[in-house]
Amino acid sequence: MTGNRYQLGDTIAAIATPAGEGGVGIVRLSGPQSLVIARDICGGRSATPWRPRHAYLRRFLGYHGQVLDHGIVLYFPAPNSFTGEDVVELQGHGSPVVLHLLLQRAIGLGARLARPGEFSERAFLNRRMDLAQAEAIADLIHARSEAQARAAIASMEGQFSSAVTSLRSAILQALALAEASLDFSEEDLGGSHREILHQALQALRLQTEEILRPCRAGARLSHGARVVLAGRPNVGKSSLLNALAQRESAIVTPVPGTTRDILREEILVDGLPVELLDTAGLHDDTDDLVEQEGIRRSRAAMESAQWILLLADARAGWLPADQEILAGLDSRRCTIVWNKVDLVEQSPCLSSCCAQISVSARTGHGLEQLEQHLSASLGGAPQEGSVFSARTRHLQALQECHDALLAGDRLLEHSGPEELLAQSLREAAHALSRVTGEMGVEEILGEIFSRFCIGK
Ligand SMILES: Nc1nc2c(ncn2[C@@H]2O[C@H](COP(=O)(O)OP(=O)(O)OP(=O)(O)O)[C@@H](O)[C@H]2O)c(=O)[nH]1
Ligand SMILES: [Mg+2]
Repeated sequence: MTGNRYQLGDTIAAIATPAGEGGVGIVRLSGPQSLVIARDICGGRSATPWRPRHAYLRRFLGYHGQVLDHGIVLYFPAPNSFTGEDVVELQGHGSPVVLHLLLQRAIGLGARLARPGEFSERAFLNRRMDLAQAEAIADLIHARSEAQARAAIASMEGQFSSAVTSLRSAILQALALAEASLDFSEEDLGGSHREILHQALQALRLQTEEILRPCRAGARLSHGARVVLAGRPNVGKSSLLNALAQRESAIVTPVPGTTRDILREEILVDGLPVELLDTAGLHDDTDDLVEQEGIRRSRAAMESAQWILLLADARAGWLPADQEILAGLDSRRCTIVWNKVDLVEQSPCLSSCCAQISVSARTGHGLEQLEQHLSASLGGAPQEGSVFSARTRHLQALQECHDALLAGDRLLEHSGPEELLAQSLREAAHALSRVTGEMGVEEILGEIFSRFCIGK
């Protein structure tokens, strides 16, 4: 378990509802003084005791006994609360002014302002949840799509953690087996000992891959993908951005070279967040300094993209200038989009080339197919139930575990020393314990929880 980064003896307080006006606003207290402070706010400690998890309608009073608000008070005694400590929630009206007065009153009575994520951090330190589950709560709050929320819930409910924990205990079993061979000779153990270990390591690697897959899908869901609209001037890049974003974001005119700056729109493609970039039309013969800078930025954006939609004008057909742009691209992450098909009888098609799709940004023809194609190109929308909301640190730890298992297996193959095999297995297990926060996370806790919201 981690060393306590904070004084758990403190009582902390924060406004738990979002900033701004709302129907209800909540001030949350956690720590040993929560009950006393809340009872003082509600007019005295001598009144009838509150039953745990029962709602009471009370007046919330200020320092001079003046009424600040009235609302519901709820008491969750330790250890059966979110943080594992005594928790009290004061649920008043959602007025930012009143909520601040209430918070100040709690602080005047001895509470301390909670840091971002401190409630969740306490829940973790008090073993109410493991680190991956605490992180999943933050992911759920920040989810931008239903698919992201679903992935976060799966992790929050412990599916990810239990997959990691059972993999870790299987690794520890293999470690015990490997350590046994340190104490006994090959004859004592029987000749098949190495073969058994080899098979165990292979199974463990497969098990690691099975966890890595839904984690990668989850990471893709939360990081999204960057897709760039590129092409000659006037082919309809800005029109397509507007059509896909369903709003008039970019200026569209018949004048070539309209777009200079890069424009960004966040869209959801099949539940996958995509950052769509509209860029300046690419061509070589311009003396215009502004346009030159726009083109330089377009090229930089294309380099950083996971996918490029190279637009071409269906009426003009494939021009040498289009070919020149295509030649400078990685065709494995590019699709040719024939735009303006509303102006032609039949859309052109290049014989041997990367994927091609025909659309009309003006009429909307083909946009659905384009989105499906894009989703598939970016790895496809994750299947329901097969995604964990995973962070880079989780992926890194799982990859480290996988690498250590591979290294262990190589040692076995080359009859390397058993001590080194045991060491590889220990490294693999250690990498996994960082995921759930069992050990080795003290120095990163501050970094993890500081990204949470205040009051969570
Ligand atoms: N008929 C038709 N016209 C289109 C379509 N898409 C774009 N246009 C027209 O083509 C012209 C150029 O469109 P833009 O979207 O500004 O083209 P762009 O590629 O962003 O141009 P630059 O920013 O100059 O590089 C405008 O007059 C659009 O109305 C389409 O699908 N069909
Ligand atoms: Mg444009």
